[in-house]
Amino acid sequence: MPDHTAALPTTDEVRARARAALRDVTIPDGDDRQARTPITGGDLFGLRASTAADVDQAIAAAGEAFRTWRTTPAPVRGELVRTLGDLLRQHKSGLADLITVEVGKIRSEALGEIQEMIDVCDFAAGLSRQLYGRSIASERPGHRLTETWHPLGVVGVISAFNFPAAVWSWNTAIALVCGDSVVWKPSELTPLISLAVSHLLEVAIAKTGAPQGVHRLLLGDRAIGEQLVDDPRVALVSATGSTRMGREIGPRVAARFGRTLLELGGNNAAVVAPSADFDLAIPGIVFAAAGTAGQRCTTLRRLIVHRDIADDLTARLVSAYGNLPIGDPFDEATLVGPLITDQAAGKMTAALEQAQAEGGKVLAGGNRLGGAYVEPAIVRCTGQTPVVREETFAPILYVLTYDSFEEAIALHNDVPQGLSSSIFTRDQQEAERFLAADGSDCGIANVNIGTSGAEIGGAFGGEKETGGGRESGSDAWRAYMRRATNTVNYSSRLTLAQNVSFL
Ligand code: UN1
Repeated sequence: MPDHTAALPTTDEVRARARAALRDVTIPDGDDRQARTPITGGDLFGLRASTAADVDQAIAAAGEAFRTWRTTPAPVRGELVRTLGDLLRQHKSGLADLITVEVGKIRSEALGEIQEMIDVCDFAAGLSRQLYGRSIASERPGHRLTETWHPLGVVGVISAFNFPAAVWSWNTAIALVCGDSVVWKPSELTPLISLAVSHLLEVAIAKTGAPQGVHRLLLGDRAIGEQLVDDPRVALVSATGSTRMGREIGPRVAARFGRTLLELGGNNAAVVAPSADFDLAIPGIVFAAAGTAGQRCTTLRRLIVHRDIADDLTARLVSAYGNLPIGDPFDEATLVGPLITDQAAGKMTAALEQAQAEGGKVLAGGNRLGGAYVEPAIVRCTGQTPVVREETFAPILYVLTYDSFEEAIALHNDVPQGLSSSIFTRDQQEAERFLAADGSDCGIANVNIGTSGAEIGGAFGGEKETGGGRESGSDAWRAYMRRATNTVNYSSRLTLAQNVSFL
């Protein structure tokens, strides 16, 4: 794999890029935390973290704003999100720079993340005129039965480092048109992009005259998230992160009868059938497994290949991996940037050691190149051993083989997580069986494309330990609203349902 890590920019150069992109943004100066870059591992700016009092005040302000926002007509609320989308279009390049600075995403993927935000703003603006309820046939004469959707309240958004801005926008754009206000706790690893997009939303709020408190940003660590989780004024906690985090948040919010929307770990697989078109499968697999340095929730981690084609397919994958340039994510030629931290690179090494101890053979990559840079790895496994059943947030592709289609589905579903899945096949029956009720058990199931890179128009999320939440498109908006069932009697008789007579 071409290793270009000898030609990295200096921390000063990365800082200068960040500073240029942050031109109009006020950075809360302080020394509580450091904004940092995985490109060099260096520190960029000192920051003041939010205090417990800041969190309390943010929730109070969001609650206050909600009182007027909830009765602002939804299409007027849509105007705020449309304005945010316009600003994102104008600032796309600088925002993408910040994502590259803080996450190490290559340029094309960083731009893609901003595009994903623009897309969800467009979607939400249209949605602001389509928050449809139902009209239901009443069993009683002279009665009208309907369903109405009302704003829910303050939404706490807890987001992860890997999509530091897009996942915020999925939640925030939809929550805002639904009439909610948002308090956001981003990953402590991505304060700069969080400040930049919050600033643009503040500009949009000022331009459209929306109440100030409809959005609040809090910077800091876990304690802030915990405060959001435990505060009864927060109606919905939408959290993206590890299954371990979700296991803590879920019961805590449930204990106070709050709502959660959880998007947790994935362990996504692709089945590759004997009829697969390798011209689709190879690039689809390489992007899904090695793209974003293996740090998407939707990253392809397991390849379930028919035994007859396994040697041929893995040989071609190994050769494709041989052409993946690794290095400076700002360099347009780079396809694999750094992992988020040195510790993440260490976890990858540990997982590869475990995989080998469990009988796996490393066919490609796996070397650490210094700092947070690693070579994406392909490991041929003897079965779905413990390490294969875990999500390691790094570019490791485990290859398993199958003989019968039933075996492929069984292997596919035999992991605790259930986010994304795909099948490469030209056999229509197999494709349909993969999508059927007894096929893939994931929230996302694709045919002839990889597991990652979903469009915003669909609902995003997954089953089992992935947490069950759905964000972004389709009718995911319903999670951000409360439903009221309304029965109106327009007759002059009181009729009871179920033929009950009384008085
Ligand atoms: C995530 O990794 O948390 O489907 C989100 C995808 C992107 C979103 C990933 N649209 O890969």
